[in-house]
Amino acid sequence: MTYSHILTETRGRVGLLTLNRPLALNALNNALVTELMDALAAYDADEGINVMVIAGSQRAFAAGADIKEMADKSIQQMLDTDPTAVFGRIRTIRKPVIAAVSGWALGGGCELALSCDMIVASESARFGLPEVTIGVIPGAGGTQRLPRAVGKALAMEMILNNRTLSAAEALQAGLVNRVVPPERFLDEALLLATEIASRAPLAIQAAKQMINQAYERPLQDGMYEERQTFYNLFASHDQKEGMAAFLEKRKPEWQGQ
Ligand code: CO8
Repeated sequence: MTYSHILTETRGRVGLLTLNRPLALNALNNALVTELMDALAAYDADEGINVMVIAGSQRAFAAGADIKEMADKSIQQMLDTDPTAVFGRIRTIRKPVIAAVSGWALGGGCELALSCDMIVASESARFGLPEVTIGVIPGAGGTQRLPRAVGKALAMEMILNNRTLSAAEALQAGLVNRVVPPERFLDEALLLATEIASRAPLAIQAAKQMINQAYERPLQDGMYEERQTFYNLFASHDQKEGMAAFLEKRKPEWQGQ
C-alpha cells in the first residue's frame, strides 16, 4: 500500500509510520489521519508485526490539526463529517503503539501522542494544547486524556492558558516514558519497540488492553476483566511455552498463539 502523507517501513517485527508533511510541520489534515489509521490497522492485522512506532520529524511530531483545512468549516460541516472521529480508530489497535516525539507536539499532534501507549521524547520535544488561542478546544481527547496523564492542575493550565511543556517537564509530569538526545529519539523508540516486540505477543496485547481499560472502567469491573483475561491466556501456546522455558532454564520461543 502506498500513502501520500505518511511513510511506512518495517524493522523486524516493528512497523514504523512516519508523518510526512514537512512543509506544514506534519499538520494533521483528514487525508493524513485517514492514512495513518489505515496503516496502523494494516500493521495490527499483520502477523509479522508486534509493535508500531509513530514518528514525525526532528522539528515537529505534528503541529496540530490542519488549521487551513478547518478554518472555513461551518458547524454543520463539522457535525456531518465528524472529522475527529476517525482519530478514535487508534483506540481499537490491539498491538502497542509508541510515539517518537521530537519538536512540536501541539493540539491534535499532542492528542495523537496521548493516544499512543508510550512516548519516547527528544530533549527538543514541546507538548501543548493551544486550541483556545484559535477559539476552540481540543477535539481528539485532549480534555479527557491529558488530566488522566498529568493531573487536573497541570491539564487546566496547559489547556486554559496555553502552557507548553518541555521534554523534561513532560517527563516529570508522567506524560512521557523517557527523554533522549535529539539525534537518538527515533533509535530509542525503535529499541523500546523491538524489546517489547520480542515478548509474548498475546500477553502484551492483553496487558495493553487491560491497562487502557483502567482509565475507562470502574475498578471492580476492571479487576474482574483482568482475572478473566489472565485465565484465558492459559488457553494459549505461549503460556505453556513461557512457563516451560522458565522451568527448563531456556529462552522461550513465542508463536503468538
Ligand atoms: N495547520 C496548518 N498549517 C500549519 C500548522 C497547522 N496546525 N502548524 C504549522 N503550519 C504551517 C504554517 O502555516 C507554515 O506554513 P507556510 O510556510 O505555508 O506559512 C509552516 O507550517 C511552518 O510553520 P511556522 O512558520 O508557523 O513555523 P514556526 O517555527 O514559526 O512555528 C509553531 C511553529 C509554533 C508550531 C506554529 O506553526 C504554530 O503555532 N502552529 C499552530 C499550532 C496550533 O495552533 N495547533 C493546534 C491546531 S487546532 C487542533 O489541533 C485541534 C485538534 C482537533 C482534533 C484533531 C484531529 C486530527
